[in-house]
Amino acid sequence: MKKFLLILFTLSSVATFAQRRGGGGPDAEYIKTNYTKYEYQVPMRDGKKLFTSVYVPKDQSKKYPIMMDRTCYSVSPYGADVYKTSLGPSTQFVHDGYIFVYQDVRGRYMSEGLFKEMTPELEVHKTKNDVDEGTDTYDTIDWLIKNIPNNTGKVGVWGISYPGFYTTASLLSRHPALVAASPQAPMSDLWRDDGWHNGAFFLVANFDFYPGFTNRQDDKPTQGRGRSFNITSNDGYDFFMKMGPMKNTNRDWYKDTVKLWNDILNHPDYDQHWKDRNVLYHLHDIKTAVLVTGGWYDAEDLYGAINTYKTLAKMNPKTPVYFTMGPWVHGGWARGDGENLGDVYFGGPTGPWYRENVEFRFFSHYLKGTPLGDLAPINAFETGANKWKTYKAWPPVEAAEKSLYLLPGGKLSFTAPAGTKETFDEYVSDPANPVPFTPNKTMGMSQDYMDGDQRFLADRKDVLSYTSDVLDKDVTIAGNIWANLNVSTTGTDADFIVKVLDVYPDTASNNKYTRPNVKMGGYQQMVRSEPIRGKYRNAFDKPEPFVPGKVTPVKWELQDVLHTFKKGHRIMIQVQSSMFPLIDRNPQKFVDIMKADESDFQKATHKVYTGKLHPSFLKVRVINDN
Ligand code: PG9
Repeated sequence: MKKFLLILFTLSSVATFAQRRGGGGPDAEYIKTNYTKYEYQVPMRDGKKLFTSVYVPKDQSKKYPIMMDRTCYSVSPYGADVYKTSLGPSTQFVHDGYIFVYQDVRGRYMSEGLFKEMTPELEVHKTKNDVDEGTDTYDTIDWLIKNIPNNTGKVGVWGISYPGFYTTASLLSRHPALVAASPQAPMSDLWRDDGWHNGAFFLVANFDFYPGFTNRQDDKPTQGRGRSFNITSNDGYDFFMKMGPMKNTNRDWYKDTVKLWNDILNHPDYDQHWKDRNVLYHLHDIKTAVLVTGGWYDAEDLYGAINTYKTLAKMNPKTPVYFTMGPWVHGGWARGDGENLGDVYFGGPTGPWYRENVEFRFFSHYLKGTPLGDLAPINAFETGANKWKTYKAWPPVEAAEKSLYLLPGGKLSFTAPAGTKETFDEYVSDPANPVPFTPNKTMGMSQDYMDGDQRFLADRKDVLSYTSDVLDKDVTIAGNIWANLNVSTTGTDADFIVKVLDVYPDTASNNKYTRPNVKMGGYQQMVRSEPIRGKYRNAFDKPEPFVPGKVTPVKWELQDVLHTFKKGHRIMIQVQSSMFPLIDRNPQKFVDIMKADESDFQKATHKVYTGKLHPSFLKVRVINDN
């Protein structure tokens, strides 16, 4: 067996950063009393060392499985005498007794080597020194089970968001000791997760995230982390309008100094740069049991949660793959009660139930052999009806495809348009006056836009609305939605955003979370929305201009939902061409938008067709069990 050096670190500057993040959690005292912390530099096969904090139960009379989180966001606090105030995915784990391991991934904070965004070139192992997240996980697990006393030889990995990606990538280690993993809101394909949605760039979520996203440099630990621009404005709409086209982000803020931001500006299409960073291509031959967790209202990595599950389940039919989707924002299941998002109430707490009955039960079973009980493969929260449902597969087999048509006169129906007359609705989309994505123009990324009331757009002439009759019975839709629009534009490029809304009856009453001056009567709750940047309508890697005036089909996937429109409610579909500053503006001219000048931005008139000749409709999956 190789001999390894266990190095204890205390680095004053990093400890200071750690102390800033301090504070007390409910388990802080318990952890200090019952766990001992160690810090190691764990050697990888290419000689680089990854910084790893290990918290071991003081009671050494028995063995414990290992729970590991690999992160690019720092394992802080640093220093063997400075403790985290919470450990593991939830408090149950702390009290049940596990060995908790946190590791800075390659090139971040205290770990050596080169950090590469979403680690491209996975599984390219030409020499024994070729490394990736799979080999780093393998080498770490191997080291842990051989060097940490009193471990059971079983390892679980979990992580949320970017650490969710590292959790998915840990599966590529295919280490036999890795028996359970839970990628949570895992980034899977950055171009489709946080970055672009069908080619439309998610501006506000990304803009100030990247300044601190640098590699450890000159062998010194990385300092600080994202969101470090000193922005004084409180009005994001005004801030981004004044900044102008995307290229001004470098002129005014990034000053060409952050490689990852330049990668975004230089690769607007789904080119090889992004394809190389899609971990979904690699999820074959997985034997580890997996629990994928996500939130229906995750404004960052909804695509990742849904598609990590779908890909794992499809490519590994014999492996236990579980999937939980709740009414949560990004990471919302890990903290708090999850009773509401904004004005919308979910009927009671949702987070504690998941943490106890799904997450803890899953890991306990695979790591400690406790009974799995009746844990179903799919646990999905049905929004609108406010109840948990279980399924064997996702989307549920019992959900049948149906078309929901946008009809003349602002109507919406499951009945297709008839007659031969060409009909359409039109609006002028003006990049100088884009549609806001929230009523309150805040600087940050308001996650509650995901189920927010859309009545604030009632006076906008550039938002088309199509509404069903009042429903005479509950309508439940489950699974993914496809928008199929027939459109034309006077420009050569255009964004189209489709929003699916649940319109409450005027008699609906407020709940305990409804904000003052909001009335739930008539509330237009957003259930799902997705944009497409029209030039990518045929291929994400081959943008194509529109021919002005020509009727053109545009089809794109809206992500999955499980939602019941209750009897007495109405379904509404809205179509618009901007959602600012959530999404950057489209100049409506076929140009490289990341390099466009202000003078490229032009008004255009868009038409959405609604007749039999050129129908516009949504494909939804409807469950008829109500
Ligand atoms: N999903 C997050 C993110 C990554 C990269 C860019 C922007 C956001 C996150 O890890 O929080």
